[in-house]
Formats: sequence, C-alpha cells, structure tokens
Amino acid sequence: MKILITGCAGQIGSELTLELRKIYGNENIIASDIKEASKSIMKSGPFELLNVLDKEAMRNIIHKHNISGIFHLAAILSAVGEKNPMFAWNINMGGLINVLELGKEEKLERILCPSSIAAFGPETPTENTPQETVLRPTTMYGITKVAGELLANYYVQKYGMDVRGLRYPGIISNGALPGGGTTDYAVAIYYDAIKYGKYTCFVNANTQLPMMYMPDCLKATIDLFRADKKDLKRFVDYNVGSMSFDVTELANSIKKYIPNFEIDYMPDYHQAIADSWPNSVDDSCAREEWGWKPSYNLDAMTQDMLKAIKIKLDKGEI
Ligand code: AKB
Repeated sequence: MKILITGCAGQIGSELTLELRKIYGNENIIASDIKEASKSIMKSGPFELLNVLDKEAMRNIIHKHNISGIFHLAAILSAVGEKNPMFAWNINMGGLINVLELGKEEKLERILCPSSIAAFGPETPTENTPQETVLRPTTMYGITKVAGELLANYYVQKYGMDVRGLRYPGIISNGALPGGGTTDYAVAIYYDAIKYGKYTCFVNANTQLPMMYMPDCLKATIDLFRADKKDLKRFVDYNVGSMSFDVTELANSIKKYIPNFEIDYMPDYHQAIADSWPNSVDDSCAREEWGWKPSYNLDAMTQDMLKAIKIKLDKGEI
C-alpha cells in the first residue's frame, strides 16, 4: 500500500511518517506539507510540497505515486484557531473535503483523519466522557472537528468509503514541537524544566485534561488504520484515553526527577478553551473494537521526556 501523509512536518506527522516508513517501507510513505520537513523525513523517503487546499495538486501526487491510502494530519489547532477562526475553518474543512472527495474520485482504499477531544464542549459530561454524548464545542477548531466527523461519516455511509478517525487527547512528545494547541503547556513544561528549572503555565494549577504520550499516539493511529474493517462499528470518532492529570500533578511528577523545579501560573485565553474540554474520556469502544490499550502513565512519560530533552540540550539542539 502506498500512503500519503499531509502535515508531515507537524508534531504528530513528523513521528508518524518515520514510524510508517519502518512498517511499509520508506518508498511507500509519501510525506507532504506546505513547508519542508525535518532532515530525517526529507532524507528517508519521498516528500512533496503540498497545500491541502489545492485539490488538483493533491490529485497529481496521488497519481504520481499511485497512492491508495491517506493520513490527513494537516490542520490548524485550537489556540491559533481562536485567534483566527476563519483561517481554521478554511484550512480544516477545505483540506478535509479535498481529501474525502479525492478518496471518492480516485477510489482510495482507506483514509484516516483525526478528530480531537475539542469536539466536546462545556455541556459534555467532563468525567469519563462517553463515546456518544453532547457535541457542542465552543471553539472554531472544535466545530471543525465535529463537522469533520459528520462529513467523514457521510462518506462512509453514502459512498461506502473506508474513512477512520480517533479523538486525540493532548499529545505530549519530544520531537517536533506542537504548534498552536491549548494542550501545548504539557510539552513546554518539560523543555522549560530542563532548560530553566521553572515554568510559567498559561492555564491554572487545577486544569485537568486527557493526555497521551507520543508512542501511544502512534500506536493508536496505526492500529486503527490497520484494524480489520469487519471489527469496526463506528469508524470516524473513537475516543482514545491514556492518562489524565491536572497541572499540579504534572509538576509534581517532574519534581520527582528535578526536585528544585518551580511552577507559577499566568492563565490567559487558553484557560477558557481548556475549561470547555473533558477531564477524561471513556474509550471502551476503541478497546473492544480494535484492541486499544495505552502503555505509558504519567511518571513513565516524565522520565522518558526529561531524558530525551536533556540529550537534545547536551547536543545543542535546543
Ligand atoms: C489542541 O490543544 O488544540 C490539540 C487538541 C487537543 O486537539 N492538542
């Protein structure tokens, strides 16, 4: 199978591309983004410059590389989306509709387009948020995620296409930095802990959100893509949980390894976004239908993150 990845230079794309190249072979994973990606992506396999709003350019890439699957990751996240809502709407919906339409026209075998916990809103139950629940988000990013789930499901129902998706929690990683999300504090805190021994957080101490470490995120994404179609009942909107903690718990986990670490708080516009999202999600459908099971807990992730970021600092990379 030859697979196109959009948004390969982003936080998830940069690691997913390399992981998929290990599984499917370097030449079978065509990375694309509106800008050049990391050296490791550019050197290890094919890369195409692509603006996801340019449908014919995307079609040409599909033809050129004989693509039969797409991971559509190019998107504007919540915080940038609130600064520029129309930009978020245009990129997120315009990119997705191009991918879905091309999937139909070019008879692609399978598409994965992620959703997010941002699909939920303040009226959604916050603890162990059910799979089926109120979807009335108050951010433009969240609105594009709900509309995206509905749209993807429409293509599954109406055209019999194989489109899959999962609702990502905040993703924590030590590769490419996240850009423009609300959950970015849970990554920045580790970098600042290593670099400065202190961090000023843009949400308050008791802000609790569902989070996931990158190795689990890659596993969830790839496992859903590779799951046997006959096992799936839902397709486009799986809740996937892993861990859930507030900022105090995160800071305390870091203090176990950096005892002098200090944190203070200057909540800004991110707070209202975080407050509209759940504390934890019920992911039993993902567990039952395609065997989802996370591996990392908070302390295991903290140890791994601090080790990896320290190595980057020692090498002069940060
Ligand atoms: C964001 O914070 O916008 C993203 C997300 C939860 O989808 N990380």
